[in-house]
Amino acid sequence: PKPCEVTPAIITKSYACQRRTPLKHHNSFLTEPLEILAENAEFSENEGRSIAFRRSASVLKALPRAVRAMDELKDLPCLGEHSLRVIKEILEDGTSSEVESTRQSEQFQAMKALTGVFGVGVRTADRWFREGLRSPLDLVHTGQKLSHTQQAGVQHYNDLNTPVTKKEAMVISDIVERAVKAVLPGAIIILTGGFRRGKEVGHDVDFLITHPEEGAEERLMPKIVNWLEDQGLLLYQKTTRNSYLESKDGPARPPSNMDRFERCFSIFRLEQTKVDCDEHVDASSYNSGRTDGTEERHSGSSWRAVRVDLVVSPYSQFAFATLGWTGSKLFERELRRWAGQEKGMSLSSHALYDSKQQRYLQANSEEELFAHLGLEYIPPSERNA
Ligand code: DCP
Ligand code: MG
Repeated sequence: PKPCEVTPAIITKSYACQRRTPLKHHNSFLTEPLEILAENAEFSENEGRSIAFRRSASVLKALPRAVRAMDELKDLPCLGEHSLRVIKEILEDGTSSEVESTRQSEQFQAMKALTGVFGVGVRTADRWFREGLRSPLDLVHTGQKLSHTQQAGVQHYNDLNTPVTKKEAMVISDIVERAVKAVLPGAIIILTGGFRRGKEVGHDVDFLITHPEEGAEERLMPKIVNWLEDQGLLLYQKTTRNSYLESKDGPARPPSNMDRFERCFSIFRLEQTKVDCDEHVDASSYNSGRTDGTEERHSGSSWRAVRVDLVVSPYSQFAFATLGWTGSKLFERELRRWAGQEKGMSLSSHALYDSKQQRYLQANSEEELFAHLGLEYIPPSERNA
């Protein structure tokens, strides 16, 4: 008979893409503090440190029960000295002094507020912080020069920092479906990102669009955008063309994590029906709670701004794009690291290149992609690394 398995399988699985990470887990009391430190490291552009904290948190999310003592952690991968110190403090005292002082720090709070503006990255936020700016309202008052994106970000700051509910995502799905079907019958539209992983709320709604006839999807985005604009549904949009074929880096090597699909970053004007407003317990609080004057809106307004990302992929790349756009961000990063370090392959949202065989591997489904990568298939709901 098989010996009783005393060691959880997780011990040998140091890549997040080898593990099943559910959305709801037992260790938020540890993972949330670790993710504060990860975020803070991102604010100081210390990527290595940020990833180390995110990997630690991710391992704890995959555990079958709450951690109660340090010795339960001794065989787990990815837990560095610093993370272990933080965990120990929380297990002993209930909180970590480092995490709490980070949370309270002026820099952390200002960086959070400033990077919370759509179109503002860490670099810009940090420059503003060093110039003494602390909030979106400071940007308005000091007359900062803002890009069009950032102007929209400031204008809709409160709405865009109010989590999008699944129900709102479904209403937007219906709209996107109608738009796409109107301009390209037979197109396929899927919800990706956090909502595909089963999240109840998100910071935006992500869609991937394709058509079974290769080439039919070319230049589709401007048509979708025009349709939406004609209906008065867009508050902002910026479309970038597909630059995949123009890329000199080679298909599987985009210059950054960004892919090269035809893509539209947008802000939808989402009507809130009477029924929706009544059900939204906090709808009135986020409308009347606006004390910063960043958003122009008369009381009793019946709409809100929601960030929506649209991506168009050729059918031949749809499986790659689906895998690449479902996330989580850490899961994606770990997939690419696994492919490179363990398999000698290069994975992107467009393609998978096998360096040993010196050829691209085709795939028609996510299942085939996991198989190419020598990984057990992990469904979207368990990619919440
Ligand atoms: N993505 C990625 N790397 C990035 C940005 C995005 O791998 N730098 C992929 C994985 C994400 C998906 O795109 O899951 C969508 O990006 P989002 O920022 O919208 O992230 P989520 O949808 O996962 O979460 P949220 O609820 O914050 O929208
Ligand atoms: Mg998203």
